[in-house]
Amino acid sequence: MDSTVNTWREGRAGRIRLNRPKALNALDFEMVTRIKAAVEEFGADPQVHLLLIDAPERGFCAGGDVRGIRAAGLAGDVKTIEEFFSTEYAMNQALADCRKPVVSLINGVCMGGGIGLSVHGSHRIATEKAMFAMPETAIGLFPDVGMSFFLPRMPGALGLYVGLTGARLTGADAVHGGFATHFVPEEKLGALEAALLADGVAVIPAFTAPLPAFSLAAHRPVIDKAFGATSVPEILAILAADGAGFAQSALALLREHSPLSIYWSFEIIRQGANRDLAQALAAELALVRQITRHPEFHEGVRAVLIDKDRAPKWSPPSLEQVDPAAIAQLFA
Ligand code: QUE
Repeated sequence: MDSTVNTWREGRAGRIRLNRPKALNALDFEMVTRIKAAVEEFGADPQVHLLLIDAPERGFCAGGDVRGIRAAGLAGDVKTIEEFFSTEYAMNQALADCRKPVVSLINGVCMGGGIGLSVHGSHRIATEKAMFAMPETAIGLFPDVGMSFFLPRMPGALGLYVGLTGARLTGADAVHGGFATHFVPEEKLGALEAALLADGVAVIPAFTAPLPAFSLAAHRPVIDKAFGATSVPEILAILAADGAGFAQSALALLREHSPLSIYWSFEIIRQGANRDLAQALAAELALVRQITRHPEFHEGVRAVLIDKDRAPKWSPPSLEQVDPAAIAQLFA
């Protein structure tokens, strides 16, 4: 029992526990392979009544192992990249297809691939220590793991807002937005876990706490107006015209992140509104093949996760300089 993912049967549950705490449980090829296999095995095992995914130490899951992906991209190792993403996305689909309840206990950082690991399951339990974000535009990537399907289905234009800005949501806000389904205080997680093993998902409501108000409620009108626009320049213009602090900080996040990435993320999320999950994952796989070879992604991962100087040199450096034809070409 000392692998980067441990799986076992306990009580009514098939258990999947992330165990790569030094990397905040960032998912590598071995992990997505094992999780996908476990989801399929537990799904077919008549003794398993629910799947329970958790991470006992720091955080839930920081995302994908993008350092490893960058190294493969720089080495021209197309096969490693293809195997990782096709297996990760197949794992996302397997979670969505599982006919048993899939419960994730999220008591810390849950970003990118961590959202993909939880959101396609039926029950996502968030505590007051949970933090949710889709931060891919900060590293020159885009919201993948089925999020081009999920984000356009969030209330109003909230999905575009979180997907383009990388804004962080608390556990309570994640329930309001739909990333999570239940709000349970950390102090009750141990008792919830024991009750789930004994009795299954019917116990969950007994452990929830009153949901704090949605901290973005007051900002929904400007979020929906700006991020509901039909182009990136329109989003920028609507935010710029709004003098309030919230619109200005959203604009600042967009200006800080990769301009190219904002454009290709906008496009794939827009397209995802008209796709089912399988179609969205297939489109993401086609795009991620190109992006993982793109200098913008290599620079973003360098600045945020390798050198950690947080001073990426984006090319082009501003949203105004992005050539729409270059974006269209990526989707051709
Ligand atoms: C965007 C991302 C990721 C990110 C930061 C971003 C991501 C990811 C990690 C991460 C964080 C801490 C770790 C680690 C990875 O950060 O996908 O191994 O220890 O995995 O802005 O997409």
